[in-house]
Amino acid sequence: MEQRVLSVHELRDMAKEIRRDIIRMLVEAKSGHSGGPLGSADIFATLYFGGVMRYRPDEPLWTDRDRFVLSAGHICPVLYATLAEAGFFPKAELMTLRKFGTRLQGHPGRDMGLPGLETSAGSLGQGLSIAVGIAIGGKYLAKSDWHVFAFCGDGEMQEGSIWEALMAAGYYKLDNLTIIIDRNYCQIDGRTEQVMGLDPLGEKLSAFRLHVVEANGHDFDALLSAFREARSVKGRPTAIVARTIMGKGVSFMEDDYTWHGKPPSKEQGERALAELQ
Ligand SMILES: Cc1ncc(C[n+]2csc(CCOP(=O)(O)OP(=O)(O)O)c2C)c(N)n1
Repeated sequence: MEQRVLSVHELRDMAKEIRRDIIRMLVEAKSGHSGGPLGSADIFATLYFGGVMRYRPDEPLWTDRDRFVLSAGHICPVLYATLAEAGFFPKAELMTLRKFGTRLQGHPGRDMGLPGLETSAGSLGQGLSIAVGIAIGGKYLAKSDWHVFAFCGDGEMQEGSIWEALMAAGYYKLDNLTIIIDRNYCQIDGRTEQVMGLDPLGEKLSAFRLHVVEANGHDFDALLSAFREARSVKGRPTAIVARTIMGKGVSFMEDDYTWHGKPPSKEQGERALAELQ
């Protein structure tokens, strides 16, 4: 099965379907994270359906695939929904999220064998180091042209290990690595700038020798152009600081950090699905 590449118009519909999947999964699971997955659905749609990432759904371990590392493991409902839409596994399996023995663990567990899942995650700050390791392997050992995409939350950027990984990424000139930072200014217990301020984030990333692109994380054209730029930059990794709105698409969740880690009730889920029609 070949990967599908959609137009911007179709990407909008796909992102909506991913958001609907997320709501259905969370209502069924009765636990899990709503805000981050909904807020990043446009980025995931662009990555997997905008012709950005190279993959084969029926050959998940294809040697020349691009690698996607979800460092902010708690937002995995959006990754699961995207992988199912891309054909890595049947959509019906989404309804097993967080159930006993499922391949769709509440935080990704690679040993559960879910096709398309490259790494386990959940302990914030570790995925980026794994992505840096994979990128070093791709550039210096395999000497291949496949690309590594890592996805971090902005609250996650407060972890010390993130800055060790960034230092190594810049030092080793990992131009095969693109780091997406979900800049929603929200984290589990407040707004990032009140918990542990990160700004000026772009300047800090530049100082660590990264090429920095700031983009609206809900604008498909802007995202596509940011990813094109990231692929073309030589001698440096790229960080895309994607400005997003937590809970995007569901009015009563938008920009409200209290939706970081809770699911909608059945009734809230119905209201959310109505808004996402
Ligand atoms: C090492 C570690 N510490 C704490 C947590 C608990 N935790 C899970 S998500 C989160 C906040 C992350 O914020 P952000 O990356 O901005 O994600 P968002 O709120 O946007 O989904 C925290 C503290 C964790 N998973 N790992």
